[in-house]
Amino acid sequence: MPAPLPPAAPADALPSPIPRLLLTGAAGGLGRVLRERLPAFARVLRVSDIAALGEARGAHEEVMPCDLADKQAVDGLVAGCDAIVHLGGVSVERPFEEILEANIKGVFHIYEAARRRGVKRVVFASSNHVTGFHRQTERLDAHAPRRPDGYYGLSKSFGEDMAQFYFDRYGIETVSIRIGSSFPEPANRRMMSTWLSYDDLTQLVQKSLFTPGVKHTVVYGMSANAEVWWDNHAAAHLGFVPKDSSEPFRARVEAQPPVAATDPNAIYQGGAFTAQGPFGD
Ligand code: NAI
Ligand code: 15L
Repeated sequence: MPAPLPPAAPADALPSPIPRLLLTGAAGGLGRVLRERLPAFARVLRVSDIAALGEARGAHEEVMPCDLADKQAVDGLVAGCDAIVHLGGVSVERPFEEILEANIKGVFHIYEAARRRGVKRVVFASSNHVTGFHRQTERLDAHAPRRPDGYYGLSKSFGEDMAQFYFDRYGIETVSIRIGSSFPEPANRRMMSTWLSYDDLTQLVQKSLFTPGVKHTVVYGMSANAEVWWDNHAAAHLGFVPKDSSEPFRARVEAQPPVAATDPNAIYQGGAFTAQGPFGD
């Protein structure tokens, strides 16, 4: 039985709701959070995953299971939708072949379906692992060189390029959110910098859906933490003002055993992801 979800903070005032909004990855950790919260932003929420989603939660929700690696199925999934929050895919470092199906083919299928079906706005769950091989002593903005820390980070980097291409070629707008660590609480010292609360995630998704003229915007998804590695000035037009901070959790986190200076968790922004693999040797 998954842990109960925390209650949401009141949302900012809304423009007109989106007629039909698609949420992929709705059975996952963040998908379960946004499944609860996105109904505030849409008349109909269509939820999808390859994993079980249960029954539709009332007349304003549609449940459509789908494998993102299946191009035709994704085309049907996107038909009739007006915007997409794309969370679905492999969310950790895995062998390339798994990442290829769910993340690389998956994001292509989402954009190709968006083009064919006339969807003009995508919110893409990118990741801090696009820039994970930068050191924790560096300060990055959206224009910093990418240094993906594995196949997973590479797939998110590819997704961002896909978003840029579909804007340049077809005018489909995307906000790529390089999510830091979005969990109920920061679980370790690294997450004191990377943590994104669920309420701040919700606000960022809301701004990403409703801000006009975003073109392809890249924004780091982090709360107002005291010690951060990322600068969101290039995404200031979103008006994202995080309200939470990892600071109240500091004592609990710092009570954990210290991390060795040679541990990737103490060196690289991507932490342990930088040391995973090779696979299958
Ligand atoms: P998660 O692993 O809990 O959820 C991902 C969902 O995608 C799962 O429900 C899974 O069944 C689904 N999925 C996987 N392969 C699929 C396929 N072939 N077809 C359809 N659905 C498929 O991950 P989480 O934490 O909820 O993250 C959501 C998104 O945000 C992911 O794209 C992840 O990469 C990204 N992200 C999350 C961060 C976090 O801190 N939670 C940090 C950075 C990025
Ligand atoms: C991610 O991209 C993962 O999806 C998530 O599970 C966390 O590992 C997060 O990054 C992180 O860097 O903490």
